[in-house]
Amino acid sequence: MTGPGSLPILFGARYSVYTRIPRLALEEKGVPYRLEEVDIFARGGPPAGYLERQPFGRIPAFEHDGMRLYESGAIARYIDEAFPGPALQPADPRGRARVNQVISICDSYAYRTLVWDIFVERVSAPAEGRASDEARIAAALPRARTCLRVLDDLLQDQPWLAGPALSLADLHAQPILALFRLAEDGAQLLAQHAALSRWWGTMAARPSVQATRSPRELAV
Ligand SMILES: N[C@@H](CCC(=O)N[C@@H](CS)C(=O)NCC(=O)O)C(=O)O
Repeated sequence: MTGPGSLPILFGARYSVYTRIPRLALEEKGVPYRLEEVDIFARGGPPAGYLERQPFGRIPAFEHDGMRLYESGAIARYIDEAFPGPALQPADPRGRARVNQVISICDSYAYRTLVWDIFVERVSAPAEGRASDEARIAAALPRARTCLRVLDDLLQDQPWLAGPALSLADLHAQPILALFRLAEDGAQLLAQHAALSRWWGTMAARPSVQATRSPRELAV
């Protein structure tokens, strides 16, 4: 464990799914931090020098006591392991495997499908004066159903995605579902999954989730 040291800095944006993941971890651990706003979609690109922090031009990036890190999963694990507060990873190999599995499902399948193919097309496109790409939404819906079904299956006998305690798995999935359910198709699909809907309600009430709501959620 490191001591309190200097304040961790998270470079990212309040609208960003992937920035929200380490923010949730910091909030759940009770770690004070500074959010330095980086708008990756700004005209002209991110601020000069940002690529030194994240060579792929994505958000978030992170710095703590001279250590620079990118990739939200790695940042969240670091936050869990480097700071005091409630553990966000199970101690047993099976529980840890579930955490890693859910994170991988989110990164490999859920993020593109639920956020870009459905939320962006259904909600952001009209807000920006562009017609929704209905073909893209229709093509994404079967995969969205699979994403929701597997998460719902994982929850059948337990309160949280990786077992009896809140973990990084829940913190990785929440920001994706938060945007997805703002799309009408997304809210309807979520409502068809009882365990996931119950989990969603429990997550939504957590102070960490309330404190990190994206501008889009605050607008509804
Ligand atoms: N694997 C990266 C993904 C980060 C990511 O895709 N962030 C989005 C914002 S939520 C981004 O920077 N998008 C910019 C782009 O796609 O050009 C991580 O886990 O940190």
